[in-house]
Amino acid sequence: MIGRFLAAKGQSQSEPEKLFLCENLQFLTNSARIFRISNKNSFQSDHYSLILKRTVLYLHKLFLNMVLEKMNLKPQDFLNARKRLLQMHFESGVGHIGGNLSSIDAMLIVFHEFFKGMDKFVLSKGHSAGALYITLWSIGRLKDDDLKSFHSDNTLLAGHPPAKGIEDIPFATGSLGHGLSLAAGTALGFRLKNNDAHVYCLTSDGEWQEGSTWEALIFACHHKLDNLTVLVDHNNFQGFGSTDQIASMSPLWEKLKGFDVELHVVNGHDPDDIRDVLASKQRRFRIIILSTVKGRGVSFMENRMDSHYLPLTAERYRQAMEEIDSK
Ligand SMILES: Cc1ncc(C[n+]2csc(CCOP(=O)(O)OP(=O)(O)O)c2C)c(N)n1
Ligand SMILES: [Mg+2]
Repeated sequence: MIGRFLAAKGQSQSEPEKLFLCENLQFLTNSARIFRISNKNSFQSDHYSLILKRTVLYLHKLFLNMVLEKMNLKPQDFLNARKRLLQMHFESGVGHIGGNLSSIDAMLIVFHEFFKGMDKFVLSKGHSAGALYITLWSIGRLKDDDLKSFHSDNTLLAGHPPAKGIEDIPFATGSLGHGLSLAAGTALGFRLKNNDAHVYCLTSDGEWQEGSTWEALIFACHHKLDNLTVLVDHNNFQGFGSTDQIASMSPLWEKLKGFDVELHVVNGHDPDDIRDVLASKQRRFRIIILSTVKGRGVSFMENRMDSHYLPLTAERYRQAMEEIDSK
């Protein structure tokens, strides 16, 4: 049986897994030897049950790993999502691409790997609606035909998330600085109703220059909302320049650390960093600052102010797709 599992796993065992495996195989071999040399009457049943326990534990771990490996997004999934996002923006002739590319990795991980049941996701930086639509498309909630209507008249897929019509979008957002209040109120509501659903809220870094965001923070801390996770897309750019030039809050983590929050700073483009922190046990209201790059994934857009506004020309679109294909 172990042999079958190993064959199924092939070359994909990690070093700790190999060590675990060697240790257990050695243990089983030794146990078998002891079993052979001991006469039947003196065979110790606790030794036998230990073998059994270890084997079951090992198979359980192997099975879990296989399931998790299957569920976790692969590097190609992130590239495909970026390509679909660029295609949709190009076909609709619209901009706001930079902030979509900085936040899409975190959105994909939340929806594919953590979202469950009645959980809610509030996109406070509503101008990244495109990344949210692509994420919903990637989990099968939106169809290719839906994406074709992005930004057109009378569409549900407006430039900012709509108030109703898409089940996975709980609020209309886009007027910056309001999403955290909506998310905190929802989290408190869940608690009052004894509902164990979780609320995720994605803000931009520019929004942390707005008083309403800080009021929502005070509220969330006061109510100790341990069912609320805030992700901050810290790409260092806003509408008219770098966040440091416009109204510096640097370093943001230092301003936040005086509050009663569980604070993390992670690489917002490293899937393992994001999933590790999301998977860890949450005991308090949690804020995850994602260190990101505006325009991430397309070299001529990265860290460029114009990636906030400009749509792609046909030539730029071709270059961007080629670049992603070559990764
Ligand atoms: C209250 C409000 N003021 C102004 C705008 C116009 N606006 C859209 S995006 C943006 C700035 C984007 O910078 P940031 O908030 O940091 O978002 P990101 O860098 O993630 O794109 C502004 C000023 C808005 N949507 N809402
Ligand atoms: Mg920003």
